[in-house]
Amino acid sequence: MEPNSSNDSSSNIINNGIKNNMVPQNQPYRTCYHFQPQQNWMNDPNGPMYYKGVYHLFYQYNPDGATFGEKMVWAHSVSYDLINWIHLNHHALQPSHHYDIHGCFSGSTTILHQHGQEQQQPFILYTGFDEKKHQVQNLAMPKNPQDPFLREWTKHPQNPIITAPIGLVEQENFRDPTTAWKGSDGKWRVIVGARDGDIGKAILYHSEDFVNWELNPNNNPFCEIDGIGMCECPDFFPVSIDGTKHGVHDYDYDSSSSVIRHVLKISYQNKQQEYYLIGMYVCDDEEEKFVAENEIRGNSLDLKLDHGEFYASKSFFDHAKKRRVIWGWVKELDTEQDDIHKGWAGLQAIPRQVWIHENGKWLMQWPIEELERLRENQVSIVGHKLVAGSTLQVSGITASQADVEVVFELPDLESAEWLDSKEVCSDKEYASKSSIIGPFGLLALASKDLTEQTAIFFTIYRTHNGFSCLMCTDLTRSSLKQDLHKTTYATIFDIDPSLKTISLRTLIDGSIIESFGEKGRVCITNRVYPLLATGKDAHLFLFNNGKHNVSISELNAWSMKRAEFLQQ
Ligand code: DQQ
Repeated sequence: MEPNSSNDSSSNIINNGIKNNMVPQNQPYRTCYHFQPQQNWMNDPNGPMYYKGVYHLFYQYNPDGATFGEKMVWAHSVSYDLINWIHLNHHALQPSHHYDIHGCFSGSTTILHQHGQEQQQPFILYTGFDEKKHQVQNLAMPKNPQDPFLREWTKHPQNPIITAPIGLVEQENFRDPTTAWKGSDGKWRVIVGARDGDIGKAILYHSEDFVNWELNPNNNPFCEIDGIGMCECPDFFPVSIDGTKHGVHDYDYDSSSSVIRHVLKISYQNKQQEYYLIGMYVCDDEEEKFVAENEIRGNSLDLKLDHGEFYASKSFFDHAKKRRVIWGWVKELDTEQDDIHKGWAGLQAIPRQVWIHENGKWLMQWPIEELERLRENQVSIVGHKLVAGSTLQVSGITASQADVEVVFELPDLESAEWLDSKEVCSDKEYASKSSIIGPFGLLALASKDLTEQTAIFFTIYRTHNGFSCLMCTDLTRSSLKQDLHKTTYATIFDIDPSLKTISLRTLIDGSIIESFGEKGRVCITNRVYPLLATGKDAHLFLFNNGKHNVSISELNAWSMKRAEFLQQ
């Protein structure tokens, strides 16, 4: 079987006698190509990895309903291409022992090379919510490492293998171990997220054998940030500023290389967003520390993976394609009652390739290339002038299930309006507010008469430093339905004064809109629940509410085929 061919793999699966489970068809908010289980609640992605030709995704799941549960499990799905999935009926981990009886919380996988590199063996490190409602770290191994689907997992007899260091962190807030990596001394390292009052901490452990872990007071906390609350789901990984998009293996890299940097990603609990630090990881005979080049201050200069709803992300090194791929949970923005009625809650964003910009200052993200296999019915617009105050419908695609790439040609930046930062940050009606260059962009999941619309757009401003671009997703008119979280998500980034074009890619799928601005420099992911603009009644428009005309250099849009979700 060709591992990366979706069609081959799925027909093979059917031939092997696996039934295609019925996905409810009449729910407009269910997605067609985003990962979601058949039913019930899902949150964080856990332990993604590539093993024996198969991609694995574990995830936080409540088998008992569409709300967060008392006994969270690690559900498990497998794929040959990260797009078409088989949901395994057997949960990888479920509460069973005193050390995880109140829930198997988030964690990671690490693939160990055993017996001189020949055999590989994946291990899960996960958090157990124990009988005293303390959080401890546990280890699990596959029952049969030869099974590429790794269906069954065994918990280690020594669990819990790590308990909270008293005096340093709160015992009930000590969770979410990272993928482990090896230091120059050959010992394993892992980071566990923690909290002490309002201080978020990342705690570092060492181990010779992956079972017995030690805390070294000289390098702990590995990182601490005041004011963030619990540091959930830390992720620590190397990147290369060599100007390529190649990923770097978690532990197979040269730490002394001048092109290697490390990223420490933190799920900032108080803000429910993904913040990250870029810096140098020093690990030699004398010391071990992470020296970050930026800070997390809770202001607009902070680096975030996504400025919308995208949380508890987890990356892995995909050695089949030599890239780093990141997953993130996208929660619902409707009410709990709505979720119970739908019978499900939670999506995973499309897996993204992540790399560092060659300037070393921020991460870039882009939907994995495999997604493009679902594209069909391409429509294009080339060289069209979007006159000030106009809209233009993009016809010929299924607008509720689409992939849109557009490049806008900018007018002379010198004419841009001066940025009044206070006004921009407090104004909820950005899309209808006219500036000079912008707002211009897309109206997605729009009704024919535009009563419902979600605007994704740019506005260009002059600032004291040069020029900035405001990118927003405005949900305020996204639905006629009441009781929804409908706000505007925004971010501002500096742009080069010589910039002539700006690009936007937007993935639309029922109730999710994921946007990638300026080739993946900025991401905004949201959930919307239109009443009118669903299925065939959803439309897509381009708009320009600015005073200057803007040209569409090129637009390509596609309907997206449904991905396959099988049950086994
Ligand atoms: N979700 C998990 C925790 C983690 C949180 C529980 C983040 O382990 O800190 O489902 O969303």
